[in-house]
Amino acid sequence: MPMFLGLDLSTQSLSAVLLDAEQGVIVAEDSVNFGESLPHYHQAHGYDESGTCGTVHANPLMWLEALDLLLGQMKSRGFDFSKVTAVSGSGQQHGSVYLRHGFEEKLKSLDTSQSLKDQLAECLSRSSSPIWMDSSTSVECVEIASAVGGNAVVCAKSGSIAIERFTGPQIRKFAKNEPEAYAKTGVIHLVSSFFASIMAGKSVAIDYGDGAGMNLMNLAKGDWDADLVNATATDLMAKLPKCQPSIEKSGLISNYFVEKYGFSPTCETVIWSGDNPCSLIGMGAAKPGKVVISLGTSDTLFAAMPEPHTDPDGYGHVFGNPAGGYMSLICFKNGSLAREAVKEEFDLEWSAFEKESLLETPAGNDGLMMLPFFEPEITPRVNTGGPVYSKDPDHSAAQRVRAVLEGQFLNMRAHFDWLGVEPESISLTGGASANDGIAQVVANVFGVLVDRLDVPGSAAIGAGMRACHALGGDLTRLEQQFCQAKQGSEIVPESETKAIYDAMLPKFKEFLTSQQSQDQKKSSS
Ligand code: ADP
Ligand code: XUL
Repeated sequence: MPMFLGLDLSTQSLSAVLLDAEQGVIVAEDSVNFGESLPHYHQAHGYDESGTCGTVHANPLMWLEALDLLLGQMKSRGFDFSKVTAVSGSGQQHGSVYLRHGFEEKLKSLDTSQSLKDQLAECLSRSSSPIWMDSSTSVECVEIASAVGGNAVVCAKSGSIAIERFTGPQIRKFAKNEPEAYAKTGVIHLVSSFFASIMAGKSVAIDYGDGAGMNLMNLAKGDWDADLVNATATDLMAKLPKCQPSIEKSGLISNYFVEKYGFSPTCETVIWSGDNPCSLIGMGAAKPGKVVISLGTSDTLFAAMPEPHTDPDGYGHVFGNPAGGYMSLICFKNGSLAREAVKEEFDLEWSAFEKESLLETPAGNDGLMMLPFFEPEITPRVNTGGPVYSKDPDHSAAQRVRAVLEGQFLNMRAHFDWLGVEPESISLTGGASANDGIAQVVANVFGVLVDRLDVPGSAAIGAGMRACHALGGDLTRLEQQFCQAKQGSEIVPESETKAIYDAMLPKFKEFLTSQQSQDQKKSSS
């Protein structure tokens, strides 16, 4: 029976799903939440919250400990890893791991009586990993862009202008601020290719999906761009793994996993991709036509792209589509954590976002609008931390719940025109997509039907589907098996609300623009 394991190393957790590609069913799933299961790292949401000036790092040892913990937990629950035909994975995008020369040799000689964390700690040339939430590299973005002729050039080559959270600017900051540690670095991996390397027992390639989120890859060539790489840091080319299509296999699984967890020595590994590219596959959206909104720690909106075209405003990105071709993506930093901030402020349950608040308040919230940026936002760029209201901030919990949701989805509508798609429906995924109230606000603000898939965790499922696809599995068949809308999960837009949001959108954009100009004045004074 062909079984495919998909892993997803996301911001807040590491999850696994096992797909039976013959029967078309998910036979097992499990997860480890970093904050809950590994409290000794003091990273409640999966990252160090004490960073200053936009610095957001996570501890890569926490990820390694989570991998041993998850596989050990699954084994003790009776999971038989020997059945796994191939494994692949998905990683939170843009984050990077810095490894000394000798990392590869260490991977080849791992001792099963010790943990991954204890054995690989000595391989890190940088003890922490900048992740996608880091916004501390504005100076480096300007430096890289001006070295190659401006942001239009960076965007034409890499699919995005120079972006603070992208890996190239992060590498530049490290090389500038810690030149000795940079010099000791033999290889720089993405979160995805780091875990792919652990599974394969050797340093493996970065795929086109996640590689495009680095400002280092030339999208058209499918390889590192010498100008961008040289503009980023000295000797960087020698520290980058290869760049390959997402469908590449990376050899048999490391002996560590065979001996310790009972994987078959014939189990194949397939290179990993980013969480959004994997979700594109796991949502059955590999071919153009479907628009997906993922409501995870970040909120993202993405779709397969027939032909690559870039966002003139510089917010959107073009990545490699793991099934071939391209995908577009827009990322909003204030996703689940902004919704959680409202939930916690009023001591609510998620059920308050389901019905109560939405029944107590009308669509449009009687003209109350919120710019829902609890943390500095990336789409659009707003630096002032803390939400801003269009009216007196003394509101009820229900008004605040509606305001955060309407603000988030109006902001999405305000920034997705460059995709050039008029969605007929939207597929929702991510932790918050299970919430019917949130799904209803999405349906109402966009004025289209919203569906959810029958299975949770589209990034892990997408990773499992990619593993099967790389071994010759038919993607269309896999989509029919694993990407069906959940019966009864459809949310129909309420007919009278579309006109309310159509009228509200220009007011929201105006509110946003005035906040951005205040923001600019503040930062230039
Ligand atoms: P990531 O993949 O980025 O780690 P997930 O997609 O797993 O994140 O989503 C986690 C988030 O989902 C949590 O931070 C939480 O705020 C949100 N969430 C979970 N359940 C619900 C719910 N019932 N309603 C709204 N949000 C929820
Ligand atoms: C996408 C992005 C986030 C991360 C974490 O550009 O930064 O969505 O991939 O999920």
